[in-house]
This record gives sequence, structure tokens and C-alpha cells, in this order.
Amino acid sequence: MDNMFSLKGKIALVTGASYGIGFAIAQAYYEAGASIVFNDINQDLVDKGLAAYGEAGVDVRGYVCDVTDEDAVNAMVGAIERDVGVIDILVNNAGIIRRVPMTEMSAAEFRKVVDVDLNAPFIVAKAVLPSMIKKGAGKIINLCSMMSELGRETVSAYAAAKGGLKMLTRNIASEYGQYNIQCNGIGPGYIATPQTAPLRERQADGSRHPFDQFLIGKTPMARWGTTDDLKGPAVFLASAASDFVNGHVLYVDGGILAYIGKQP
Ligand code: NAP
Ligand code: GCO
Repeated sequence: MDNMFSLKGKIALVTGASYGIGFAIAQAYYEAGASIVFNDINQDLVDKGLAAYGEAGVDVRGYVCDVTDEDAVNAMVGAIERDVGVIDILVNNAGIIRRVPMTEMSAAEFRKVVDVDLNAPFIVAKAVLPSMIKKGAGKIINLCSMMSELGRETVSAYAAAKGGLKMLTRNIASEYGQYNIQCNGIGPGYIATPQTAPLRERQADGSRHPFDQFLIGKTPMARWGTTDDLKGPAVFLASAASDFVNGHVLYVDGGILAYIGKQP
């Protein structure tokens, strides 16, 4: 059974993984035996990531690449294949969010979020698929969201992108399953990372952020998720244990999607 969850001999690319969820997934994959490569949008972030991985005892290679830039992505994948080898596991983790009411959001801002959160997973998946097809195996894991299923105020661009990412996941699964490539999503609930820090900030009077209190009431486990909560599900979807799981979004949300919410 251990072998079923082993990633020994595999090469994993995790995008946008200098910190946050991507960092935790890369760490878990390393501990499961994989060789890790990651990218981030600039050298400063890559350097910070390399230092953090070093402190965590994780041996990685880092690449500077803006995942929305198709030429840069193709160049990075080519470099990885030369430096390390064919990518067996891709985690499309890089993402942004802009919390702005739709009526106040510019079309350019909307496009930017969709570009990073939806167009980029397409670009990176398209870059790694040919070698996976030749190899006759591959794993693509897309970071979806509660917003792949639910809406909420101020996140129209993000929800549109993450809803689209769920369907891109299903489409890659449909188109490339015949080559023994599995494409699935991970849908984290609300995880304590820099991306959600604004939703957890203490108020001037020291009280909890209203959203923080709201979220606890919407989560059966009555807590925010941590990046550690995502490690096991991520290893499962990258390993042989999920070789017949395809087109699925695995929600790791403490039960949010199953729950109407605590009575006030
Ligand atoms: P995060 O803390 O904001 O980290 C995202 C990473 O992606 C950052 O390193 C960021 O770099 C990088 N990135 C952004 N745009 C990029 C680009 N164009 N090219 C390359 N790298 C880029 O996010 P997180 O909370 O770890 O979330 C990771 C993923 O999980 C995202 O897709 C997010 O939507 C998703 N997710 C998060 C939660 C949550 O509660 N945290 C829940 C569900 C889903 P910069 O520092 O320059 O921005
Ligand atoms: C928000 C949050 C969420 C989380 C996550 C939930 O403002 O609602 O940022 O969108 O990031 O995607 O799954």
C-alpha cells in the first residue's frame, strides 16, 4: 500500500510555489519521493522560495516564469526537460484574486484574474501534455476552489475563473484519459495563507474579522484549513492510488460545501 502512494522516480512541477499552498504540496511530494521543480513570477520570489525549501530540507530547482506568458512557459518546460527530465506531475497552483464589487471592477482587472487563474493552467497543461502522451502517463492537478461551486460578493472574476478551471479539468480528463493521463482538481476550502490574510485580519478593537467569524460558522469543523490539510489529498491525486480517478475535483474544505451553516 505504501508503494501506491509513493512518488519515487517522479518529477513534479508546482507553479507559483515559493510559499503558500504550492510550497506545502511541493514539500509533500518531496517527502513522498518526487523530484521537485517550481516557478514563480520573479527572481526575488524564486530566491525566497529556494531559501525556504532549503530550510525545510527540500531539494528543489526553481525557475522564473510568468505562467500567463506562453513563450516563457514553453521555454521553462523545455529547460526542465533538459535539466531534470520529463514532467510526470503538474500542479497548476499559481493564482491571484481581486476582491472588488463587479460594478467597480475594470474589464482589465477581470481579464487579469482570468488570465492567471484559468488561461495559465491551460497554457502550462498544454506545454506538458506532449511529453506525458509520449511517456504514456501523467498527472495534472488544478487548484480549484469553493468558488468553483459557489459565488460570493466581490469575487466575480475569481469565481468565473475557478468555475472555468473545474470544467477545464474535466475537459483535459476527457481528451487525454486515453493516454493514461489523469487530470483532477483540488478544491481547498478557506486556507490560512497570504492570499486569505485580509479575511483574517484582527479589527482595530482586537475582535476577529467579520468574515473570519462568518467562515467559522459555515465550516462544520469550525476552523480555517491549513496548508498541511492539503498534503495528503495532493499526494493521493499525484500517485498511483488515483490512477482511475479522472475529471474529479476533490474538495478539502472541512465540510463547507455539505453544510447550510450554524444557526446564529
Ligand atoms: P498565494 O499565497 O497568493 O500564492 C500564489 C502564488 O502564485 C504566489 O507565489 C504568487 O506570486 C504566484 N503567482 C501569481 N501570479 C503568478 C504568475 N502570473 N506566474 C507565476 N506565479 C504567479 O495563494 P495560495 O493561497 O497559496 O493559493 C494557491 C492556489 O490555491 C491559488 O490558485 C488559489 O486560488 C488556490 N486556492 C487558495 C485557497 C486559500 O484559501 N488560500 C483556497 C482555494 C484555492 P506573487 O507573490 O507574485 O503573487
Ligand atoms: C475569498 C477567498 C476564497 C479562497 C478560496 C476558497 O475571498 O472568498 O479568497 O476565494 O481563496 O478560493 O476556496
